[in-house]
Amino acid sequence: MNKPVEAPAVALSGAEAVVEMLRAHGVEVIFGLCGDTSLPLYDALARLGSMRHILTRDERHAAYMADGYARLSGKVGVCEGPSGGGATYLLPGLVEANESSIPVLAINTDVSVSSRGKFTLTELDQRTLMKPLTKWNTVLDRSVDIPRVFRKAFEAMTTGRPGAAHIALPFDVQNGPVERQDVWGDPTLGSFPSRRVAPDAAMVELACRLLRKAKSPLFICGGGVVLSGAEGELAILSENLCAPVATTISGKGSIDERCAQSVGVVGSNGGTPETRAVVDAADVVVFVGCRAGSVTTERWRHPAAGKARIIHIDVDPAVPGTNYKVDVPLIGDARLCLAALNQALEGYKREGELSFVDQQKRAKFEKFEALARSNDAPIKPERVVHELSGLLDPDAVVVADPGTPCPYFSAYYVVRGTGRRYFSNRAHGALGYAAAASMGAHVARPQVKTVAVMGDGSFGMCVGELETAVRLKLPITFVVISNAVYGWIKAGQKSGYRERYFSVDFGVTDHAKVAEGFGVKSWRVTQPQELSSTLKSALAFGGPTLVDIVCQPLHEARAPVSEWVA
Ligand SMILES: Cc1ncc(C[n+]2csc(CCOP(=O)(O)OP(=O)(O)O)c2C)c(N)n1
Repeated sequence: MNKPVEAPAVALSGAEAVVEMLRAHGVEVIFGLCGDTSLPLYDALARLGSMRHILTRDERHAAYMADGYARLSGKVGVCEGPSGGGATYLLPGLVEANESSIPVLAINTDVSVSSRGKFTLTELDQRTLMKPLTKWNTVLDRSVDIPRVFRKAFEAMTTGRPGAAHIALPFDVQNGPVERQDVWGDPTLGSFPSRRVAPDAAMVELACRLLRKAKSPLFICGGGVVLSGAEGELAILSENLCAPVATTISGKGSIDERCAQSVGVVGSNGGTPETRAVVDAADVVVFVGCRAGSVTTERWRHPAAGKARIIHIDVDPAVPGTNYKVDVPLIGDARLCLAALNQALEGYKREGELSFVDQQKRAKFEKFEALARSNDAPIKPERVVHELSGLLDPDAVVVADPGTPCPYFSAYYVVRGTGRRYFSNRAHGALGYAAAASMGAHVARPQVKTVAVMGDGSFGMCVGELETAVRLKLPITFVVISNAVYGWIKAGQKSGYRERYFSVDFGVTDHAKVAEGFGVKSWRVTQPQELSSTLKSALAFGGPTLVDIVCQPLHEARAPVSEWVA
């Protein structure tokens, strides 16, 4: 009897297996920067040709691009860099994504397993470094573990509360064999949220009881609403309850900000006395996908503890009850939780009206518009928001850096429509995020206009990446709020330290000239009357553009930042 001939096991190299595992999870693009330890990975990427690689000029920006890409595509963003400095430079983007519940997978190649502990150049304990910054991380020791490790990383990133993952990929692991049959993945784990969890029916019932009794219910929505695509369920519920909907900065996009229920952003950054008044008037507050952190709640003063009953919806069971005594915790995916409330409240319509919200919004925007019309130079930040708002289509994506852009655009840039149209890096608020994040956003959603707004402090931390925008011909408009100062900190010295200004001013840079050197079409604007036509030209141009706007410094402006207003 003939023995069946066993087909020879077909092996891939570890590096090839990595590329195939990414592909199996639906990855189409990787942002990154090369290094000695990455040579096998780059060779596999080159030979397999199945993935777009976007070469960046700094690993920080590779991670920020992956973050912006994930926020706009709903898919895992992937970035890579080499060992040592490549790992330490990827870190800022990874921690921002993780804390903002954005699935970013970072791969740092590493020195060979066989070279460990021998004072090898760039050797670093990547496992310990990345552990507190990620939802899941590991260092590979054997190439045969690659498929299992990548499956685990995608599962960790996109289930439950989404987050970042890190994999260290040693040089010799990239060269070792992996059986082809082991290389498989579930593509549904490449998007988020990938496994939605529904809430406990008994808790839904309790929440409904509280909502039926509420005299002035209010929703405060965080980033979780947009992450889970819960905008439709939120609209139905808030309409039936005739309840105002406020958002955090990351929650912008939960509701069309033109509609009657929308309050706008609340909290110490982007909130105003008018939006705070709406929070203070509530007797039942429903936090949705929101951690009720220090900024949103103005250090847990609005809402004040014990003043309102609290329903807290979050996918992470550790969130409700952390900062407020919660009457009803609803644990689950935001969309499923709101859908369950809609189902349980079917046919219910609360008698109520939204005139107080309307009145407060009018008061807020009257003050804003008075400043936005000003022809003073240096140009007021209000004027910048006003002119850009008038020129951008509703589907445009605006990315704001910390400093002047974040509070001003959060407060006064009215998001028309729902979903991700505006974002800022609110977990760590590191300067220099917006430019790279806007590039990732554009790669994910190339059909719409993308604008990055940054301070000149941020410009100094991201300027090198303008070369990437030029090389890739990305039609992004970069707006620089130019005031030659770390204005946010100077404003803090003004309000809290009796104007004892110390080490916050820096020299004037012509950012337009710098950008021209990179090949970016650029303008410098000093007069408010020139702003509209210049922005219009910049937005219409088919490649990267930069508008350097000489602005009123933040410490002299009327920023929507509650500590300074007080
Ligand atoms: C990486 C990093 N370092 C320091 C800070 C602290 N910080 C917050 S806002 C700010 C000033 C921002 O200056 P700029 O970008 O010029 O904007 P402006 O406030 O002047 O509008 C600083 C230094 C930070 N957020 N990120």
